Amino acid sequence: MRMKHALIPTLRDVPAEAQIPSHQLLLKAGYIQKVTAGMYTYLPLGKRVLAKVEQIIREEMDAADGQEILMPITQPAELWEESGRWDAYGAEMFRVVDRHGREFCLGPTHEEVVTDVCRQFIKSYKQVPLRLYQIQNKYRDERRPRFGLMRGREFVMKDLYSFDIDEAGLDQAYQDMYQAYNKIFSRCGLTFRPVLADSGQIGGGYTHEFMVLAENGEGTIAYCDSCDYAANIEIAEAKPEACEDKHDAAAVEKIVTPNIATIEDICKFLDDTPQNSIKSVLMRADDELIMVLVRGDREVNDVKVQHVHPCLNIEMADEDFIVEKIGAHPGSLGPVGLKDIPIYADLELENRTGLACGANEDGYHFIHVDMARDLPEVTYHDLRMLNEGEKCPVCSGTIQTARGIEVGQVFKLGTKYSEALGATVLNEEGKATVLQMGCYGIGVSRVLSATVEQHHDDKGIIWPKTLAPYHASLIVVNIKDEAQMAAGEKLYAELQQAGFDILFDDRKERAGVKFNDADLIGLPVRIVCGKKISDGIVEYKYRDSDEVLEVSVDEVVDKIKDFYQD
Ligand code: 9G3
Repeated sequence: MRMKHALIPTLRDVPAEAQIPSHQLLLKAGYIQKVTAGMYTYLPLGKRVLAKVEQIIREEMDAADGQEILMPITQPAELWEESGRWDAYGAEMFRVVDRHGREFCLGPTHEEVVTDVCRQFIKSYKQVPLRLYQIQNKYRDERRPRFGLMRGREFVMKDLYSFDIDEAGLDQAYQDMYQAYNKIFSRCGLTFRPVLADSGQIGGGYTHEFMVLAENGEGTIAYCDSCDYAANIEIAEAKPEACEDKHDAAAVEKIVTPNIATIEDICKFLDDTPQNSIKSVLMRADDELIMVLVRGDREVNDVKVQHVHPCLNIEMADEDFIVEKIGAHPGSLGPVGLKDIPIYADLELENRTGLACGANEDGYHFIHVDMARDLPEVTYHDLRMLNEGEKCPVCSGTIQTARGIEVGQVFKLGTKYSEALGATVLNEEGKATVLQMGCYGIGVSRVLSATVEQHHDDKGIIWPKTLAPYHASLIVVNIKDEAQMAAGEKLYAELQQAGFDILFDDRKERAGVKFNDADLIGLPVRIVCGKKISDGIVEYKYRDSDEVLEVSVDEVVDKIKDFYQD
């Protein structure tokens, strides 16, 4: 491609809203253009990278017996009513109405649609295992789209759905996809980890997320420094840490605690430690109020609470709501004497005594609280956030944490959709059997962001050789110099003849501009026809190295072949 004709609108400055390197560089290097919040045009360079990622995914999905299909983006409300999910997703679902007033959504995912395909054609156990996949735009009206392609409202996803006669078949599909994902992300040149994750509202069994390790990742993973335990922090198991108990049998006492609003305040006031206080958190689970108790020095883990108290939306109750409902401020809340509100406690509070907590009255607290005696109806669960430095729940190693970008997720759905939509087959004995399903997603457009997050420097992007939009930049320093231009044209023809995609910088620009653009765009190899061409020498440089090699012009093709060979 000759840059004179290429649409590569590099920017001198990027919009202030672009906060992280991948967002800044994909804009600055002319890969994407923002149309509106969370919606982007892939410009020619961006589209070429997207195609490379898709190709790697297709190869591995086909190798894992996937059959590619393409389902509609617009999905009839009826299908989501059959699965019971039409009202489960509020503002996040893009909805449209057609000329007859019929309701549709713009597909955020395709479980319903693919199950509809299956129920129409799959009637016998002989027709499964079946694995159908697509690579298609998805629509989710994120409250806060940000970080460019990392969290868009329209994004490209590969979603595969597996159908099997039994759980053994589903396990096999899950393992096959797990292996395929490891191959895909390795081929993309990413440093990643599969981690145990939360299966969320889609139900089904457990799930793994594939996390690309990056400081700007929105997810946090907890992993062990000794064994291969790794989990999304949202569900990482936090075993109760042994804690010195007072064995305090004194009766609960209500004390005056003026201007005490935090755990720290009450500890100072009582000259005690946070391990001897109860952090009481009031939460809204859909429209219901619940209270969650953790030890004073711990944090509540919302996702774990949601597993104990199933609900669609869970959030901390805000101050006004607390004052209105309880008549006290957040710092004065406590479980003692609380009526008609379910109370869940973290395992670390079980059988604890001599504890302090709010009295649900500003300016008062309870002390000498004995969990078993004073709160007999409380149930105990793992409800706290795991912390770095704690013991690994599997071995005696130490938990480390890291930020990560979720680029893929594999789920066991079980019969949630096949039951709801009646996707059944006759088994060997002729008995109607509900199919076992799995679903497996990859955020294809998010892979571009994740790759740039892991592969860039202060000059620009450093594409892994498998994803680069072109194989090499070919620069002629001075297009007015006949020898340089002739050599450039000759090399351009030879390299393309050899099957390489070349970005040929034949622009009337200063050398510095050409070099900076080459670094910004980030192709793996840069070849420069400059003054030394009179001696038959060109400059040859890899983007991920500072070393500038002098190579004879007739060795270039072989050198590039070697580089892309392995
Ligand atoms: C919705 C909306 C947002 C959603 C969903 C539904 C996430 C929804 C979960 C999944 C699970 C897997 C197949 C590919 C891999 C992920 N956000 N999920 O179901 F209506 Cl608005 O999508 N689906």
